[in-house]
Formats: sequence, structure tokens, C-alpha cells
Amino acid sequence: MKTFYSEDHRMHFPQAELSGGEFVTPYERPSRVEYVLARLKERGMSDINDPGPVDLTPARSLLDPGFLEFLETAWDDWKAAGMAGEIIAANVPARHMHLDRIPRNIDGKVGYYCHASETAITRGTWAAACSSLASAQAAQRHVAAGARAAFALCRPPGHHATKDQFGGYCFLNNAAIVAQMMRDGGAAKVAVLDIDFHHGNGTQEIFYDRGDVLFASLHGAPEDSYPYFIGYADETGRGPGEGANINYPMLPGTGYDLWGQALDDAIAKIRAWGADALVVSLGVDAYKEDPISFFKLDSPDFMDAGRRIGKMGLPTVFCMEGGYAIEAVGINTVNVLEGFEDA
Ligand code: OKP
Ligand code: ZN
Repeated sequence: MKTFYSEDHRMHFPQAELSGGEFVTPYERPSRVEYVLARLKERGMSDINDPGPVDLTPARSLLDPGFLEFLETAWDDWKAAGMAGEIIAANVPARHMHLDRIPRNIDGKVGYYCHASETAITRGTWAAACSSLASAQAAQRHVAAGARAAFALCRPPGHHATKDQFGGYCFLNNAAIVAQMMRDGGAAKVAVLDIDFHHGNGTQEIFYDRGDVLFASLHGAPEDSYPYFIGYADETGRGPGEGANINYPMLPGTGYDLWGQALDDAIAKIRAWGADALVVSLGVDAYKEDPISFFKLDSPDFMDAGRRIGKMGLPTVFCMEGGYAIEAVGINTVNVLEGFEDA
């Protein structure tokens, strides 16, 4: 399987993440990717390709153009306003406030376009987010040209980014844009399977009203885990999208027995629905040692999960999402890919 990857991800590395009331080195850091690259090479998956330039056209039609413009210009506006530090949202529209009026002030705008203030924007964030999307797009084009599968080693991740909000370490929703590109390329029905520990709220929201893209997510229950306010099992889609959104919230301590059953159920539903192509939001933070998650998957479980996904036999694009147990991120990611190829 080919990997698509851009070194420009390094341009996004905020000094700090707001965590537990203090500023810490971000969990989502550049070295995550180095471990994946090292394991890919070590295990014979060394076909690693530069993606070439990003194509923002599909992003502009799927997402809010004002949001894209904001991401592109936020740093310059922030600096022009005399702000000394990195961009952090301090004020967000909350209950009882206007949700749809965009402030003129950049500090207010940041809050309007943000849903979680752990995530900072820096000078290089836009360029890095574009390079991450470029990898996803190159992987999609490779699969559209006839390859069975491709791996986009995306960083920063994407699945928490909505049409008009960044947060949860995400800026551009790579998986959602790839799913739309598959639709535009002729796949009548596309499924997005999100196995990252966190609920893929962005992907869910983007396709919530649509019956042509099914979203299924395995994740920590919202009562216990970020993004907290979305990801319940009763969120099943709306209008033509009714039935095309499937959530598997699971409790702290969940191991592969239960997680694997949820995966099997999601796979069976994707099959029965009749997907023509598959996007996998590949986070490996369901791992037992992940520092910010609470599932108990072991490394061999990721290989088994990859095998089960591979048995679906669908053209598949893997988009890297989360995983923060730095060394194990490489092992577990390559395990999924190897299991897939093995199937
Ligand atoms: C992004 B992806 C740690 C809490 C972090 C945000 C998690 C974002 C996860 N202080 N909360 O889905 O892996
Ligand atoms: Zn995650």
C-alpha cells in the first residue's frame, strides 16, 4: 500500500495546549508522525510519496468559505491586532447568545470559528493543515485510479473539524473532503468508518443530513469524553440522512471484546447499506496506554481490526487521525494497515 505524506506538517507545532488548567506541550506533536514513518519503513511499507499541492476546490464547496478564509488569514489578523501569543479562543458563543453573528474583532472571530480552546493556531497552521489535506487527496486520487487502498499520513488530524469550526487538534476535515471527492468521482455511496478513540463530530455534522455518505464512529461515551456534547447513540441522521449515522459510544475500560463487537456491527451495517467505497478515520488512541483516552486495546488488536476492515473488500482510503502514546502510534498504525493487506 502506498503512503502519502508531506513534511510541511512540521509547520504546525503550537508551544502549548491548555490541559487541566495548565499549558503543556501539545499531545498532538510532530514527532507522532516520525514514529509512524519509522515503522512503515521498518516493516517494508516504504513506498512513501509526496502528495503535491492541495486542491482547495472540494473544500470550498463542502465547507463554509468564510471559515476557510478565516483559517488562511487568522494569523496575520491576530498579529495586526497586536496580540503577542499564539491564537487561542477565549470567548465562544454559548447558550443564550447569538450563534450566527460573526464578530468583526479577530479575538471574537476566533471564538466564532472554534469549538474547543485546547487547540492553538500558529503562523504555520494553515500551511500544515493544507499539506495534511493534500496527503488525503493524493491518497484518494490513487485509489480512484484503481488502487485497492492508500494511506494518508495526515497531520494535523481532521475529524473534529466541522464546516465552520476548528478544535480537537483539527482544522480541515480530511476524511470528509475525501469522502466527497469519492462521491464526485462516481462512487454512489461512500462510508466513513471512524475508529479513533474520539467521536468524529466534524464528519458526523458535515454529512448528518445526507443519505449518500454513511458515518459510523466507535468512541468514548460523550458523558465521559471529549467532545462531550455529541456522539450519543441516538444521533442517527436527519431527513434523507436518517439511518446513515451510527454511533457506538463505549464506557471507560472498554477492551477489544466489546470494541470488536461494535466494529463488526459497524462493518455489517456498512455492507448492508451497500457502500461502494470506504474512508477510514484511522486514530490509534483506543490503545491501552494512550495518555488521553480510556479504552484498553492492545497492539495485536489493531492488526485484527485491520483484517476485519480489509475483509469488506472495498476501495479504501485511510486518513491518519489521533494516537498519542508516541512510540506505539507507529506500531499500532502499521498493524492496522498490515492486517488490512493481509485480509
Ligand atoms: C483529537 B483526535 C487532553 C484533552 C484533549 C482534545 C482531544 C482531541 C483528540 N488534555 N482533548 O480525535 O485524536
Ligand atoms: Zn482521538
